[in-house]
Amino acid sequence: MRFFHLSDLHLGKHLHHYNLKEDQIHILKELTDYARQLHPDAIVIAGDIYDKSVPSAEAVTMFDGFLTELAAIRPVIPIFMIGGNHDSGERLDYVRKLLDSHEIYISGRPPIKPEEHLRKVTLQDEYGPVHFYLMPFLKPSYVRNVFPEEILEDYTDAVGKLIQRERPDYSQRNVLVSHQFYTGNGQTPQTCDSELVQVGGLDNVDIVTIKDFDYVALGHIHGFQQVGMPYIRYCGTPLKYSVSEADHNKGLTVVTLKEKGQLPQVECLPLHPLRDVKKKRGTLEEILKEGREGDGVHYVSVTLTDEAELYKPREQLNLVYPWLLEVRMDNDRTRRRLEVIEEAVELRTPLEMYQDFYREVHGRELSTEGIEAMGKLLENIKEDC
Ligand SMILES: [Mn+2]
Repeated sequence: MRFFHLSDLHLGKHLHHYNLKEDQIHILKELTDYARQLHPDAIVIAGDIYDKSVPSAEAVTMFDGFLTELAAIRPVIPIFMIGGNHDSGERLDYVRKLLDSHEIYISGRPPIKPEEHLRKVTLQDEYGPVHFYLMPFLKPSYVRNVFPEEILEDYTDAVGKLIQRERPDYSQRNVLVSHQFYTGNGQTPQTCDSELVQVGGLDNVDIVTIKDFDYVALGHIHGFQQVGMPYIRYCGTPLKYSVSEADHNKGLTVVTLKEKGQLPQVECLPLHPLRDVKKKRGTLEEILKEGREGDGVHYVSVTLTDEAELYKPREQLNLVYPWLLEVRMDNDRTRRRLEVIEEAVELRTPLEMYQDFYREVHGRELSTEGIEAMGKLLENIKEDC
């Protein structure tokens, strides 16, 4: 059996102040083309379909178009999708029962009552059944009432108990679809700026809870990578959603599941974005030249290294790079400014710092009277503390 593993489409997302609509439509079209061409046995979308829990009309239309195109492919390709932390589970579950008849299987929110269960859909191939378990994003508090008799210690406990009560038959092949921050086997995923991962790792789930599955299709982390085991994987976003992802290779993850006991084969097919996201560093002249030679079509974050004062650098860059994200300066002057700040933190008294500030703002030294008055004021403040 061969299936596509997608996640984190984040439809409706903006990159800085640019609406990514055209970029997203373009990449969804490439994904549909791959589906038509390769005809996988299933398509898995592991959460964060939308960027916001109340998606824009534009984002909903985009996803509608994507599903409609996929559903038109014959023979029908079953689609599995779960809610991520950016999605509203209830909204995603809209007309869910109706969509079952089109083999579009949605699980927007996790079980919240003892009688509710994780969604399980079984497909067949030449080696027998493959059970897909759909586990939407959850916090221990969401699923607390599923276990009226027990206390859920943390995320690992909540995920572990939810899976255990489904009693998966591990003598057969099982695929888990999940959207959490998994760690384990000494591995913590490489994160970037466009995820909402809790600082301190309080939301992490140990992979010990999911290691008996034959493949785990994960969403949440935006870079393509495995966690602890080669069959536990994040597929990453189809597009670069922050400057910190400029060096990522984005692609389509295609998984081939063979007989029970054999490691699945994982391929990453290239995706071709409408515009790339690039980091550039150099003098204004160099960067303008690269823009004219072809890089002007991309989203760029620019760091200028010119020592001389530049005439309206942002405006000049914008003429060549219409999709300019940000401009920074890194030269002797900006570095010296940083050194002054660092020194000030260690060595300077509040009065000396005020004198520096005064000099910076007024371009002259603070008078003796000024020093005296400020000194008194600072003394008073100190006593009040
Ligand atoms: Mn995400």
